[in-house]
Amino acid sequence: MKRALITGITGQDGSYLAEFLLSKGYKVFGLRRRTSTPNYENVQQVKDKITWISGDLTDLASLIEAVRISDPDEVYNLAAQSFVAASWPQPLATGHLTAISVTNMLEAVRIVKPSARFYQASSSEMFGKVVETPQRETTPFYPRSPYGVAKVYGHWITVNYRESFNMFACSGILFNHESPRRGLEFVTRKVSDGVARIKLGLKHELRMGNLEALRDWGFAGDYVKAMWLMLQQEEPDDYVISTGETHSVRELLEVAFSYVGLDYQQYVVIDPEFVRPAEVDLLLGDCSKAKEKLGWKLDVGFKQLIEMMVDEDLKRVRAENNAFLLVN
Ligand code: NDP
Ligand code: GDR
Repeated sequence: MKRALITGITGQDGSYLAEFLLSKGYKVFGLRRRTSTPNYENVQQVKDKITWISGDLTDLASLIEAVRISDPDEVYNLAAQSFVAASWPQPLATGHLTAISVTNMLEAVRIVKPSARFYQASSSEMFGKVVETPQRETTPFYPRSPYGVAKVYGHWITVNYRESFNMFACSGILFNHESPRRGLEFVTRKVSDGVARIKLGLKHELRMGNLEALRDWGFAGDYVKAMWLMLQQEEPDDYVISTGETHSVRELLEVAFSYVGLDYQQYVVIDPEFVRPAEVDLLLGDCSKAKEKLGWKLDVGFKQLIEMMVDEDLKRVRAENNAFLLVN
C-alpha cells in the first residue's frame, strides 16, 4: 500500500486529493495545524480514513516528525497562505508560509526520506504581469503580489532541491481552480454564495472589485489528478495545468446570475476595498505538455463549474436558513 503525506489537507485541493488517493488505495497522512476551532468541513466524508499528524509549516521539527511518522512514498506540499489579496496586508506572514516553509518541507524530506517523491503547489500567479500569452512552462515569471513573489521562491527552491540533491521534486504550475469547497473570499465562491443569498432573498447586493480581470478557471477535482500523475512519471519535471480558456470576472457574474434568472447589473456594486494594489490582468495557460506527457485531461468546463457551485451554495444556504428559522 502506497503512503502519502499531504500538507494543506483541510483546504480545497487537499480534500479532493485525499479522496482521490484514498480511492486509489493509498494510506493518507494529513498534517493538521492547531487552530482554536477545528476545521474539518472539506474533509468531513473522509476524516476517519486519514491518519492525522499535528504540525505547522513554520515548525521544521514538526515537519521532520511528520515525515518520520508517515514514512511517505509521496509528499504533496499544498499548505500555504493562499489568498492573494491578504498578501499585501500580511506580506511577511505570506513570505514565511508560502515561500520559506517550502524549504522547511523540502528539508524534512531530504533529512528523513530523500527518496520520497515531492509535489510543490506552484501557481499561475508567478506569471503575474504576463510576458507572453498563453503562458507555458518556459514563460518568464513577473509576479505582481507578495503572494506571487513567495510562490516564485517556492518554485525555484523545489527545482533547486531536484538539481542539488537529485530529489524527485516536481512543481505543478496550476492556474485557478475552483469548486464548492473553495474558500468564501475567492471570487468564484464569493459570487456563487452571493447569488444563492440574493436568490433566496437574504442579501440585496454583491460588492466586487475589478470585473475586467481575466482568469483561466478549472475544476479542482480535475486538477488534483494532475498532481498525482506528475509523481507517477519516470523523471521529475514541472508542468502547467490549465483549461486553455480565459473568462472575465464580468462573464463569471453573467453566468452565475443568469443561471438563477437574475441580471447581475442590478445587484453588483463596485467597491474599491476589493480592488488590488497591483492586478494580474490576464491569465491563460497552455497545458499541452501535461496533456502529452501525463495524459492529463479535464472533465468539467467553465459554465458547468460555475453552475455546480451555484447549485451547491443554493442547497447549503437554504439548509442553513431553514435550520436558523427552526431554532428561532
Ligand atoms: P486553501 O487556502 O484552501 O488551503 C490552504 C491549506 O494550507 C489549508 O489546509 C490550511 O490549513 C493550510 N495551512 C495554512 N497555513 C498553515 C500552516 N502554518 N501550517 C500548516 N498548514 C497550513 O488552498 P487551496 O487548496 O486552494 O490551494 C492549495 C495550494 O495550491 C496552495 O499552496 C495554493 O497557494 C496553491 N494554488 C492554488 C490554486 C487554486 O486555484 N486553488 C492555484 C495555484 C496554486 P487551515 O485549514 O488550518 O487553514
Ligand atoms: P486569484 O483568485 O487572486 O487569481 O488567486 P481570486 O479568486 O481571489 O481573484 C481572481 C480575480 O478576481 C478579481 N476580483 C475579485 N477577487 C476577489 N477575491 N474578490 C472580489 O470581490 C473580486 N472582484 C474582482 C481579482 O482582482 C482577481 O483578478 C487564486 C488563489 O487560489 C491563489 O492561491 C492561486 O495561486 C491563484 O488563484 C492561481
